[in-house]
Amino acid sequence: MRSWSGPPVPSLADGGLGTGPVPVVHDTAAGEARTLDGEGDARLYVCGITPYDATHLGHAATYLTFDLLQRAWLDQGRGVSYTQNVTDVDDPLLERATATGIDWVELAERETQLFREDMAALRILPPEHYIGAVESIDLVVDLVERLKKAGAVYAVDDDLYFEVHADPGFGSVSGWDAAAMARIFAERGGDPERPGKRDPLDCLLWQAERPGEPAWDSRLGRGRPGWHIECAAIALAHLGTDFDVQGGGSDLVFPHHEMSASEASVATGERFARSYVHAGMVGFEGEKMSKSKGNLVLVSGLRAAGHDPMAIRLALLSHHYRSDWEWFDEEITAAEARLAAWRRAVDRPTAAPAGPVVAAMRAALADDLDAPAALAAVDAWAAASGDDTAATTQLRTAVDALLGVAL
Ligand code: 5CA
Ligand code: ZN
Repeated sequence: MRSWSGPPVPSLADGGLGTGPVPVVHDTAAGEARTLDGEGDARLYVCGITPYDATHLGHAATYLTFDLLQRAWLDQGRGVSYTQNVTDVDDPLLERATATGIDWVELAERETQLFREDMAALRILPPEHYIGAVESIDLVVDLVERLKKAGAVYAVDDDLYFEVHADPGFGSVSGWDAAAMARIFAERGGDPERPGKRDPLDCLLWQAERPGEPAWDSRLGRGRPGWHIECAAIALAHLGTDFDVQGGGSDLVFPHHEMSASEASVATGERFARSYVHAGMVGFEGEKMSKSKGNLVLVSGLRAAGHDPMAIRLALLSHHYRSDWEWFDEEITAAEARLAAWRRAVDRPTAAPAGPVVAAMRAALADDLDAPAALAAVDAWAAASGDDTAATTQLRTAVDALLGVAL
């Protein structure tokens, strides 16, 4: 699939400001902070949208989290190889298409295009590989065949299931106990009650054709991919095994990331990802913002109302990525005031020196992507005065490189 065009990321090293530290980020699987170091390009996979409705602030906050991580790696002088999927065939998309009378392909294309435009407006760095489920069906079929060879697949009617206990490490991403897994599995697309399954948590790999639903001919029969195997197949094909970070919102910890990791490691005999990083949930009107509930604040809606995308970005950055938080309409007003103050500050002829504030921004980002602390450092610089003539240009560049905000 076509990705979107991202802004160039200026190099602070080229501007005489050296390089930043290696980021240390909370890893869900480890249950603690991990130093995200390694050789060569950092390899990142982030779960993409299911394109049946427009991008809301929860999606934007999650993708912004991984944009910050990439900026921290780039500032450290490391390259990044980034893959993101689009779940362009799945139950919720097909249900919405049927309910609204729109062809599912058209719905997916329309919402994916709107997502690209929202991401570009927010200056979110694009993935190098932006990959749809539909264009990856052969990859899924190949991976299911590898799982079959490993003895981890069985059929219920004509559907194929992954036997979760084929993976001795099953449970190691979420760290949840069996009761917690059982409680959440059905809520998030699982079918624990289906007769014929060996374990209630076993998950669908390949769903045989249902009347009126899209299906593809394959060596597995005519059907379509399950959800978790989609991300396992796309990540393995475009990043390989043992990549640096698997990311997404915290609603994906279980079952999605748990299942993808188990499927990939049973098929390959290797670790799927080294670290699992999850963004908190953004709420609105007392509940998690979600397409299924319809309590949405859309990025495109705020843009259409005339709000500067850089203010939307700053509003999101004012919350730590790991916290669950609720959107209030006043957030955008506060962010617009901050953006105006920063723009005035970089338009001054002289200011306080840039070195200490750039160091503070870098330290904040390297410390579990603490964007609110980075914003506070820039606020303090903007409120102070000084006689350094190079500072404002350096700050403009640092705010662009590290926070992605164009002043
Ligand atoms: N296509 C799958 C992932 S393979 C999916 O979950 N799609 S989604 O459209 O429902 O969500 C896209 C991304 O936004 C996921 O990473 C999800 O965790 C995140 N997300 C969804 N709702 C919220 C929210 N309210 N707050 C923060 N992140 C959210
Ligand atoms: Zn995914």
